Amino acid sequence: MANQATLILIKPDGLKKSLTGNILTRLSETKLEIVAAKIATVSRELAEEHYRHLKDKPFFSDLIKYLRGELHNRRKVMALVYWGEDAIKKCRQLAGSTNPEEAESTSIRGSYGRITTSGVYENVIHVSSEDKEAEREIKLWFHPDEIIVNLYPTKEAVEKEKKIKVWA
Ligand code: DAT
Ligand code: MG
Repeated sequence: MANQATLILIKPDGLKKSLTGNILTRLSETKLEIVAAKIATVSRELAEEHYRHLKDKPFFSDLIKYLRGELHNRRKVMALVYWGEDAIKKCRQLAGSTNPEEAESTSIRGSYGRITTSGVYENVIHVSSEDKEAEREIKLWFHPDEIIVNLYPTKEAVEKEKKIKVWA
C-alpha cells in the first residue's frame, strides 16, 4: 500500500472531555506523520459540506449542531492531516466503529464515545473513509500552504484586494 493522507477531526466532545492528548497518543501508535494541524471554528457551510453525503438522513441537523459545537458549548474542532502507509485503514481501526456502542471497547470511539438520548452518536473523532473522500475533505479544511507536504496538485493564483488581518 502506498502512502496516503487522511483527515482527522477531534470533535467538540473530544475537546470538551480534554481528550486531545490522549487521542494524539493513541494515533501516534500508527507511526504516521502529522503534516497539518490547527484548531478551527466550523461554519454551517463547512459542516454541511463535510457531511454532505448524509444530508437526507433524519439526524443531519443534529449532526451539524454537534460538529459545530452547539451541543457542547465548544465552538471548535482540532483538524489534522495524517500521512503515511495505509493511513486511512490504520486510523479508522484505532477510531473504531461509527456507532460508539458497537465500537470495540479499546478503540477511541469505544472508550470515549456515547449515544445521547436524542440519538446523536457522539463519537469523538472523524477519520476519512477512503482516498477520494480524504482528498475532498482535506481540500475543504486546509489551504495548500497549511500542509507541509505536497499532497495534491496546486496552481498559483493572485488574490485581489482581499482584506486580511495582520498584527497591530
Ligand atoms: P464515520 O464517521 O464512521 O465515517 P459516517 O460517515 O457514516 O461514519 O457518518 C458520519 C457521522 O454521522 C458519524 O461519525 C456519526 C453520525 N452518524 C452516522 N450514522 C448515524 C446514525 N445512524 N445515527 C446518528 N448519527 C449517525
Ligand atoms: Mg464518514
